[in-house]
Amino acid sequence: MRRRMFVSAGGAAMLAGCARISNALNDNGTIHNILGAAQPLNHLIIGTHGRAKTYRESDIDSDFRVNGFDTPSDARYRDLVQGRFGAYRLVVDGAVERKQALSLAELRALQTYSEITRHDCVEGWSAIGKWSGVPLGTVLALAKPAANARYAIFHCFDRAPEGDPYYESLDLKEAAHPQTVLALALNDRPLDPDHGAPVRLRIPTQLGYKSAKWVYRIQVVDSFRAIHGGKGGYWEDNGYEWYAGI
Ligand SMILES: Nc1nc2c(c(=O)[nH]1)N[C@H]1C(S)=C(S)[C@@H](COP(=O)(O)O)O[C@H]1N2
Ligand SMILES: [Mo]
Repeated sequence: MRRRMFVSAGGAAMLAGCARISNALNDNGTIHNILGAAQPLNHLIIGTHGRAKTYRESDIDSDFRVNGFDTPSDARYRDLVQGRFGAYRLVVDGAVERKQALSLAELRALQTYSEITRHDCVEGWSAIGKWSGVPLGTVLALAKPAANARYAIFHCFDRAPEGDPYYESLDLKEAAHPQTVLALALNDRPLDPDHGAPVRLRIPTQLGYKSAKWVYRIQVVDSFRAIHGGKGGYWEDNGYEWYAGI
């Protein structure tokens, strides 16, 4: 509950401070058309037009904290680790014209992003690291989202202790932000299992829980109402905001 209040209070402050920007955005018909009427208001106000701040090598935290559910320990994930992820495929399916099943080698060949950014967890800790990987927009462009596509759902290998799978979602506009990436490496080393190997989402413009670890499937959809709890993510199903812009 305290965490939720923390997020909401931040939203209220933005609401007051950004009224002018909000009006400008509301006057912009194009943005209205892209976002549609179903988007929450704070999405219009904060937006993801801005870029997250980048840092210097000397700012990198030597110990990047591990957080969230336990690293998956089921046979499917353990076999992948033992095979050094040779059998891993990132599936991109759903409302796409060209379904994908990308190996780690194929993803590495698409790697163009590397930036030092700060990860901010809603629990009140941050860590600076150098993240490298493939812009999510590159992978989605390969799959060619269909005309009705609006969201990308990230399905993860891990589960909460009570059994619900971890998942997350972004709208396709946030997905195309140049700093929204499928990370393959942290601080110039391949991701270790605890940080989400072999592929995790990394989105420095939003709070940490959006950066889904252990992603095995990206499902493109027109609505996430029918997926798991219907709120667009494991934490969203448990009361957190869907839009977690910083
Ligand atoms: N699959 C999965 N992704 C996840 C989580 C999780 O429990 N499972 N925790 C989230 C939270 S709350 C944070 S702060 C970051 C932590 O990432 P790190 O362990 O690399 O620091 O992962 C996010 N992504
Ligand atoms: Mo977090």
